[in-house]
Amino acid sequence: MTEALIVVDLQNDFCPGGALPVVDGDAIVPLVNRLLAQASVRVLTQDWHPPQHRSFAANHPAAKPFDRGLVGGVEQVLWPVHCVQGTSGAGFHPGLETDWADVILRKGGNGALDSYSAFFENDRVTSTGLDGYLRSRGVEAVAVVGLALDFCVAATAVDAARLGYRVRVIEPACRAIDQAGALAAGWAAMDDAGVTIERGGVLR
Ligand code: VGL
Ligand code: ZN
Repeated sequence: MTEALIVVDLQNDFCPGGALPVVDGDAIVPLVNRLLAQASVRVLTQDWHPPQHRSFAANHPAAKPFDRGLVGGVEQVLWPVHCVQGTSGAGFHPGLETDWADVILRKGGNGALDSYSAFFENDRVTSTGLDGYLRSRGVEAVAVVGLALDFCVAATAVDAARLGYRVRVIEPACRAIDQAGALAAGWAAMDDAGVTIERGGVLR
């Protein structure tokens, strides 16, 4: 069975010092590089927002970062400005071996809607095209790693499972934002979708 490795949003803004830092987000880079070296199909995703993106609290009058709000009719967290197209914060962590990538998938480019999952925007309908790419390559299973475990990694894993892929999330190669119960919700959603979680001793 051909398995693809999907490395989610391992970008400067999600690492310490970035605009929406995930604690220890950079600590996964060496392990992710080892997983890339072993994978047969390799996808990197990049959160890639226009400056006017509606997921930014700054674009909602009176909202503060981490408040909840409506983005394209979907209730979600409103974020600090992050991963703006073309900025250094939107770049990959400098230690990530991006030369491995078969595909670099940019998501979140529609300013009116957010896109956590690598497969669908947050309306759950608009496709990114990744499913078609993976099917064309004969992929039947995916391993998902990266940032943030409770948002884009979980959404990607759940969608992959719904689309019929066998899915494993390699936990030591992920880190979470863990904001307002999001991590517990992410685990529950992944569990319901039939995602396997590898808590992997040897991988650490
Ligand atoms: C992400 C919040 C906002 C993620 C992206 O990559 O998990 N989280 N945009
Ligand atoms: Zn984002």
